Amino acid sequence: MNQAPASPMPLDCNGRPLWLDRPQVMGVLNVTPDSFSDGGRFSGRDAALAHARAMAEAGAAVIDVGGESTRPGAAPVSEQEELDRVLPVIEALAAEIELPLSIDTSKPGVMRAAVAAGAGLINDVRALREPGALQAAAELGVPLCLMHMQGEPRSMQQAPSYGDVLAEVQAFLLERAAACQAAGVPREHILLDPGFGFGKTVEHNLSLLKHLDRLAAAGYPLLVGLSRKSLIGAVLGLPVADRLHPSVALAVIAAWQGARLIRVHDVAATVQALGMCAAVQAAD
Ligand code: 7PM
Repeated sequence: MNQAPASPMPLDCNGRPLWLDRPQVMGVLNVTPDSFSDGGRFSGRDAALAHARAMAEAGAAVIDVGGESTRPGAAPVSEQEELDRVLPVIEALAAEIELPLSIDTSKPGVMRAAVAAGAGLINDVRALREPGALQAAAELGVPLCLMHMQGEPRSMQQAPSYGDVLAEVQAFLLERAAACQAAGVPREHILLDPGFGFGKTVEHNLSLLKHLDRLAAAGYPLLVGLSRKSLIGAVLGLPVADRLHPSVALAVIAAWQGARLIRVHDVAATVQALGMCAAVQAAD
C-alpha cells in the first residue's frame, strides 16, 4: 500500500483547504508554559507566533496548537488555563497565516472557542470520549483526528498490554469513527491515528508502524506522530535533542506505509524527505 489512493478534494478546515493527496506535514506548536521559555525577551505568545510562521514557511500544511501537555505523567489542565494558552495564539495565527489550524484538545469548551477563533481541525488524543466532546465536534462541522490511547497520560506507560496491538488499535479507532458518524460527522471528515507512544511499549510501536498499511486500508486518512518520541531513545539510545534524523526516517516509513499527515517538530527536514517520498509514490 505504498501508492496513495485518489483524494480529489481537499478537506475543508473551517474554510481553509487541506490537501491530503500526498503525505503532508503537521507542525507542532506547543503553547504550554514549559515551551518557549527564552528568559523573557519575547512573550510566550510572540515566540509561539514566530515559530508558527517559520513552520509555515518551511512547508507545513497545517499547524497543531496545543495547550494541554499529554506527556506521560503530566497533570491535568483546567479549561480556563487551556483557553488562556491557546486562544490568543489561534486568533493571531488565523489573522496572519493562510494555513489551516488544528486545535489539540479533549475539552468540548476549548473545541468550540478554538473553532470560533479560526481553528479548522480538531485533534483529540482521547478520540472524543470526554463528556460532550463528540456532540461539540459534530456540531462544529470541522474535520477530526481520532487517536488511540491505552489508559490516561498520567499512567499509560506503566504497563501497556495487548493481545494483538494492531487489531485492538484498529477496532478501537473504527468504533470511534462509527460513533462519530452516528452523531452526524461525515465519513470524509474523519482521520485516524494509532497514537504512537500513548500506552505502548517500544515493540508495540514498532509493530504498529511495520503494519500501518493495514490500518490505512480501512480507508480513513491516517495522521501519525513519531517525531522525537521515546521509541527512538529506546532503539538508538539518543536524547530528545538528537532525534532529528531518526524522526525523519520514521516519517518516511509512515508515509510509505500510507500515512497522509505526519505530525512533527522539525518541519523543513520532514517536508523535504516527504517530497522525495511523494515523488517515488507518484512514479509508474
Ligand atoms: C511528551 C511525550 C510530550 C509525547 C509530548 C508528546 C500525538 C499527538 C502528541 C500523536 C496526535 C508529542 C507528544 N502526540 N496528537 N499529540 N498524534 N494526533 O510528541 O502522536 O508531541 S503529544
